[in-house]
Amino acid sequence: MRVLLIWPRNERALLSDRLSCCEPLPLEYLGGALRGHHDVTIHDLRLDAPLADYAATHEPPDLVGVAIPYTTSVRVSREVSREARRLWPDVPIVLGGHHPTVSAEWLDGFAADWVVAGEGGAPLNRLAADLEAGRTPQTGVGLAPYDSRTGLERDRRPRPAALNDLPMPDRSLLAHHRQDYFHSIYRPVSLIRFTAGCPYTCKFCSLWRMTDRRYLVKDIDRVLAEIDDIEGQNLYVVDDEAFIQPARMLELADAIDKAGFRKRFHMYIRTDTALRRPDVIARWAEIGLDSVLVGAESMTDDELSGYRKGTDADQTRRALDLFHTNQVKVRANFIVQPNWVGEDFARLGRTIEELQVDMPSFSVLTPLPGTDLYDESRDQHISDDPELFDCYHSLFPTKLPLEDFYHRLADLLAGASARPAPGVASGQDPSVFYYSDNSAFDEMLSGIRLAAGPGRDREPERVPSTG
Ligand code: B12
Ligand code: SF4
Repeated sequence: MRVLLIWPRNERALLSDRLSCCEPLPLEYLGGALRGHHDVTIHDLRLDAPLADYAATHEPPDLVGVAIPYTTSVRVSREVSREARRLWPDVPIVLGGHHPTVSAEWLDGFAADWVVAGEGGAPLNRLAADLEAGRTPQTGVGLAPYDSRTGLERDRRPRPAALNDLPMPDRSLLAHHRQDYFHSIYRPVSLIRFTAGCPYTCKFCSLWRMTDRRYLVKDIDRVLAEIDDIEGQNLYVVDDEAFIQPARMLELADAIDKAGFRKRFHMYIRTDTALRRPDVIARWAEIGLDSVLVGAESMTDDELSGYRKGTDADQTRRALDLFHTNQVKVRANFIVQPNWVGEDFARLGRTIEELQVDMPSFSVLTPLPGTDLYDESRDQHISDDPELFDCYHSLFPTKLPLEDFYHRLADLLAGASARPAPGVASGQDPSVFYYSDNSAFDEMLSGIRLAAGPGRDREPERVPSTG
């Protein structure tokens, strides 16, 4: 059957497609699972024509999949589902993605027949096979009818057992967009996953809960096969924490070296993981580790222990030195707390200077669905608008007047981006923050400053009736 998988575009996102636009790896995984059985098309609304234009020039699909990658995507994905139903009234629609995997909230009002939670390949394959054979689809782990979706995200979501069992992502489906995907200084970029899950338990993070703290790894041969499938040089490794198993990472580095791959890697790592095995960092720097993203989160031990981060400020300092000694660039994220006053913002500004963070980034402490923080604080949120779960808005009451808070956040970003950018030729005018060479970064800052203004004064979401 013809399966059309759609990735939404959020024109209101502060972190816009002009600042980062990555390939929809989740849909390539689904494509991999359906390969050989069904005819799959991925329609990326950030780059492709509006759905109505697609419908005017293509045969109707037999099954439509709509991704809800983030909580912030709920509104746009809902609109996509309704447009798909308008264009192809008789075609079944299935939803899936990170948001429905962790939360059943805000899923009303979609035009949909099925919902998938967790790794989507197997349930989608089953659904497509049943629909094609004219059978009533078997629901169960990972798949529910849209109208009985409650609990799917919690009780009936499959716990992934092994990453090797997942099929290879089908990257041929987006070969025509290969040059369009970028992230930060990596243009073009390809996404790849070596592991999933994390054994730590940070309070603001949903990723460890998704695998029940288990750390799932792909075999070295399988990783090599995936790298071999990618032509480009820049690889954004989307593991939750890539270096948890140092011996395996050394083995993988040797294997990558031996295979002759010459790539630039951007990877996520904790500061304590790096410090435990400086030899692993040095070896990865040799084979192409170009930059890391570390969750520094804070330079005060009180805040760090409140987040259950399990690292301390001194480790952050030492890890930055370790990376710099190895010529690895550091993107470090810091959490901005809603209860901050002017001095706290000023302190963070000074910290960035002092630490010489190459690419600082800032997230407002956000109770993302599926986290312990969310569960503990649900009744304290000042808004029920899913679009505000973007890490640039506060869902908690702020100590400063809201306008002041957002101005200071924007000032932090502006100050950080005015610093010289590593790895970028002088004469260009990139922002350190996301390396935008156009007005996109300035627009993001204006958006943040306006966040408290009249235009963005959000009412709780009103869900349209399915009609
Ligand atoms: C890479 C990444 C990004 C990239 C872009 C990704 C892209 N392709 O466009 C960038 C850096 C741009 C980004 C931005 C943001 N991100 Co981000 N990102 C990730 C990351 C690290 C990896 C995503 C990925 O590729 N995973 C690998 C795939 C294979 O996994 P998967 O999503 O689980 O897919 C499976 C299932 O979900 C299912 N499935 C998925 N889609 C569909 C669709 C259908 C129809 C079906 C049936 C099934 C299905 O099947 C898939 C295959 O098995 C995740 C963390 C994570 N571990 O997932 C965070 C994550 C998704 N991001 C997150 C957030 C918050 C954001 C931002 C909102 C905030 C921010 N400031 O960073 C922005 C939003 C940007 C925007 N414009 O809207 C959160 C989402 C939490 C939430 N509840 O919303 C995550 C989970 C990280 C976290 N901190 O918890 N992100
Ligand atoms: S924030 Fe990082 S270290 Fe903490 S639980 Fe999530 S993935 Fe693990």
